Amino acid sequence: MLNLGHTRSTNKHDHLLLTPDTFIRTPLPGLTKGLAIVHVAPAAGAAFTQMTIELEPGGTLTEGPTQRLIYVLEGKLTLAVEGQRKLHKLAPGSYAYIPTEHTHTLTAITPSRIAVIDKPFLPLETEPNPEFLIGREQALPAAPLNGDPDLLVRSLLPASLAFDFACNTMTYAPGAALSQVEIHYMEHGLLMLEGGGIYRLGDSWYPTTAGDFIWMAPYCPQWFGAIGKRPAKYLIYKDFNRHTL
Ligand code: UGY
Ligand code: MN
Repeated sequence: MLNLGHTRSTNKHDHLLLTPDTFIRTPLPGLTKGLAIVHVAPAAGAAFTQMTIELEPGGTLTEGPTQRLIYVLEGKLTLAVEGQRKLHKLAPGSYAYIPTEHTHTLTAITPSRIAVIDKPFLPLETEPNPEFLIGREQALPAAPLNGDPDLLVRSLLPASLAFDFACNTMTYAPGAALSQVEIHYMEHGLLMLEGGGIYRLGDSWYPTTAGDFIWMAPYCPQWFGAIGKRPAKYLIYKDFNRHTL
């Protein structure tokens, strides 16, 4: 009865907007003392799965069915990786790329939230498969998009054909906007991290704020303009570096 059934969430043929009031939490294999919010999955038409995992202190997450990218949204965690003696310490902005079947355990020290992207890997004969990688978003160089110093892109993964997807943060100064309506063959999973603005998806314009998730299907017309007195920032996935056939 809350809000008499009203929500900003919507499910259209070429896009999904999911706001926190409509999130559903579920258990998942490989997850202890925690729950998964599955934002998008092949069942919705996507070729990847994106989730937010919420962990209690002591909660753990181990490998999934495919290669995986994790990005810490909140909390302090450790990451133990097969073949490495060092235990990695993770905090907000920490991320890791984990190849398929790479044994590891992520353990929460404090209550934590992690963005998780799973995608079946498409190997390329000319490239070695990508290896485990760990980093901090705060330490990455920022590149102005199309020369706009008010729109900064940080790439979590190296610019290498070995990777079959890209995952970036995009930070918009107040009032900054994409310089064009984009229409492209790649799909997107987007988690709004900070601030907000207006997202054009298909033929609709949506107010969008931190905590929202958006899926854009291939060829979904898309545009964003930041509104408010603080920057807007999102984490964005796209399939990348592979032929379309
Ligand atoms: O990488 C991208 O395609 C990105 N510029 N799209 C977006 O922000 N909607
Ligand atoms: Mn795009």
